[in-house]
Amino acid sequence: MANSARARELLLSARNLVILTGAGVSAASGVPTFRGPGGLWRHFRSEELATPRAFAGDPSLVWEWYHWRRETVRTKLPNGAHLAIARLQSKPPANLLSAVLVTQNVDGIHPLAGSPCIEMHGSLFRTKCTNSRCPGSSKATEDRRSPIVEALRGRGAPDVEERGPQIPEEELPRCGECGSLTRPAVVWFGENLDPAVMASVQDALQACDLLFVVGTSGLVYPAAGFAEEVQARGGNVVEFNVERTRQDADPSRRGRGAYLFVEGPCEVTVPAVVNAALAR
Ligand code: BJW
Ligand code: ZN
Repeated sequence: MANSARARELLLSARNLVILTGAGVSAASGVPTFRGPGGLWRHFRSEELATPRAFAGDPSLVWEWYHWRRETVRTKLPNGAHLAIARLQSKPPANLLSAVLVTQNVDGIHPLAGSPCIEMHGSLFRTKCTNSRCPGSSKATEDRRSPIVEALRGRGAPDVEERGPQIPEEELPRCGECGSLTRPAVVWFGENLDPAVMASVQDALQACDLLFVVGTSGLVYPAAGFAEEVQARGGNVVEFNVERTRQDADPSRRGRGAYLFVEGPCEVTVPAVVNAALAR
């Protein structure tokens, strides 16, 4: 049986599904992935900019990057994969008791498609205060202004040559409560994920007997460990990707769940599996 037909059978016999998505799910919507073509901004990799150190050293540069990404994503629409996942959540097959979507993406496209989801790495459209004594540092505030501040208008072009003057800190986004610099409410390398968010993710992973892993390179922890965790408990894992990111480490180990790879663009493969399951 082809892997997509086996994936449909697994979906139709599961009780609790978790869907983990990464940047590949939004690729067909026109959002560049981190580690694929278009993943560089100017000459920087995400690992160089998505860090507290990069922001502390050059908040103007890092805000330019986020401003460019906010403006890019604003015009993007859900593709077939986002829509199929939303359909699965709103009209699950009778066997499914739960379908929890956990995304590493900060682009807000799953919510736009109507999906309830756990955004484990935060959102491009929320900010928080950098002053740890301010209440605004522990709660994210939605901010969809375009541009977020006047000083960023026309800035952030991804071309390598582009290099305007640094924007003075006073002109970058500021906290409404204390006036300090704000930052994007996203999780940078070396930062802990929100404990409440991680608790909900862990609850869903503990309960699940099937994990769909869609469009993620599986390089960044903690999400990179989820498939192993589910399989080790006997749950099944189906990966949807244009390229295989992992091997089934030890398929012969007793009690270990199956690992299935559905190769191809997820905007095609995910709707194929979901539609076939919902048509039954
Ligand atoms: C398609 C497709 C199509 C394309 N169809 N597929 C254990 C071991 C080693 C290191 C660590 C560890 N635990 C923690 C760490 C440190 C670190 C880490 O993981 N480092 C690794 C690089 C080794 N993790 C952290 O720091 C995390 N914090 C943490 O764990 O705290 C505790 C701790 C700290 C330090 C040490 C130990 C413990 C926080 C990680 C935060 C990641 N943040 C970012 C930025 C978010 C904000 C922003 O966007 O600006 O999150 S980095 C970036 O990577 C972003 C993404 O969510 C994340 C994952 O990327 P993703 O989604 O997988 O994208 P790509 O581009 O990598 O892959 C796209 C995939 O799609 C590819 O596979 C394509 O083939 C595929 N594709 N088109 C289907 N049409
Ligand atoms: Zn503040």
